[in-house]
Amino acid sequence: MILYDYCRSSAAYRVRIVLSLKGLVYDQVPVNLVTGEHREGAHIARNEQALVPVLEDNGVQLTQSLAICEYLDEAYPQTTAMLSGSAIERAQQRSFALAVACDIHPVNNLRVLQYLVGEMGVDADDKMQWYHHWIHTTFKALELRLSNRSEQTDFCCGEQPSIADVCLVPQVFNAHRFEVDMSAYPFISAIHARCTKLEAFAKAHPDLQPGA
Ligand SMILES: N[C@@H](CCC(=O)N[C@@H](CS)C(=O)NCC(=O)O)C(=O)O
Repeated sequence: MILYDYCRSSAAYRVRIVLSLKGLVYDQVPVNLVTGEHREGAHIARNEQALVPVLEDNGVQLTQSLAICEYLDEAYPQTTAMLSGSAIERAQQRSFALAVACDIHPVNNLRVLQYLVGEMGVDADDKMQWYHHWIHTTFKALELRLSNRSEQTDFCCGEQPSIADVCLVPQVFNAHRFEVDMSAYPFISAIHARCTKLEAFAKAHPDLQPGA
């Protein structure tokens, strides 16, 4: 398998965590988002959307981090499952993951921030306010969801990491990187701390990737 990724891409970080939790061996090809390598022909040939990650397996290139994670679950069922339990439990795991992947990540993505500054003339302070606003909006809701659980568990949706934790951890990394005040999110912070102590999560950390 080949993962085309970038060290600080949170969508690629999700896939690295899943590959690592599943113990799958893969090669990494960094695609530099800062220099715009993702918009060049070689990467467009892999992903017409000019985004990372792309995972190549058996000669086929797959895009969209959550589609890749579900593919890995289905193609390698003998490894740790990212979606598990009853249909209800799997829907809860997906719901948590999608709150991050659909409701925070797209509005705070690099190209959106670049558009705000470049095309809309937004200054650095307002860009940062935007970024923090969208993290707080969904983190506030997810914190409430976690605090209201009928039974408190070590991870977002149970005693094992699932796709929910796989999406949460990179988003918390971004929040720290952009100096978001996390004091209102003790449940999120505790789960993040628990996950990052696990070797599989630690190995996927941005600072340990090629090009970091
Ligand atoms: N929904 C996509 C999002 C992928 C994505 O936006 N990746 C970011 C890095 S985290 C990217 O390539 N950004 C390039 C850009 O914004 O120009 C997924 O989950 O794979």
